[in-house]
Amino acid sequence: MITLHYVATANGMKIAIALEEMGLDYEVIDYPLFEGRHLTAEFRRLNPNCKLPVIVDNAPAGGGEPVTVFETGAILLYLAEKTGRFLPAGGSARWQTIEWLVWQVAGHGPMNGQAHHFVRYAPEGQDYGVERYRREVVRLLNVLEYRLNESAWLGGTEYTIADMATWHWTWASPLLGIDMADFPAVARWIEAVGRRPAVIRATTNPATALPVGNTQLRAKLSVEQWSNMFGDNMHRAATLS
Ligand SMILES: N[C@@H](CCC(=O)N[C@@H](CS)C(=O)NCC(=O)O)C(=O)O
Repeated sequence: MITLHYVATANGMKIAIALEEMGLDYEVIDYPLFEGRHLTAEFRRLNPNCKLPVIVDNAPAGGGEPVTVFETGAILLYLAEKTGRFLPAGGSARWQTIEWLVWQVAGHGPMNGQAHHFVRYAPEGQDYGVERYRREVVRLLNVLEYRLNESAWLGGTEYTIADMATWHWTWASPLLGIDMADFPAVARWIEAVGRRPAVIRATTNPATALPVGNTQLRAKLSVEQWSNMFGDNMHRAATLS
């Protein structure tokens, strides 16, 4: 049994999808996005960075103590290694998968995160931030469009953990006011991933589905919620011991 410390966001969804795809047994501990329940010394012992998701594998391969893993890229690699699935065993397909996984976690995810911050959460009138990050997301969609015109899946001929990592953030692009008609190959891929039974299970299971409030175009946060997400409460958590 794997314990999934979860928040229903694009990063959380990567892992919900992977656990479903891999047929692993898991329980979900939910940390609602705005409530700050993870901003504690106890949670910091699972992830010093105080971010979600985190997994605890209570039955690691080969036995031994439970294994805790944070950072979605590391979690996806861990689960792929544990099950021997969705990461080609060798050759160029393996490295293409790792390349696109790293592209997602190091660039695509953080840039989308900033774009969502400026477009949906920051006080209005931050034109420079909105423009800079939305343009960067459009640039990254052009990169995906190029890749998906030459290859069925990000890692090559097979659906892999790289697709799982990239799918939900990309699905959310219209929330930034981006028209997906400009990216037909990406739109086809979004639909193809979205039709997979495991993805349908992850996105509709009440334990892992996105609450409606997380997909509104402009989020209205209370002072406490703002502090949990972007302000003093969030920063204080990085000093807890
Ligand atoms: N690079 C991290 C990003 C994790 C991350 O930023 N998680 C967000 C949810 S999408 C979070 O924990 N937000 C709550 C907070 O920042 O306090 C990963 O890939 O795991």
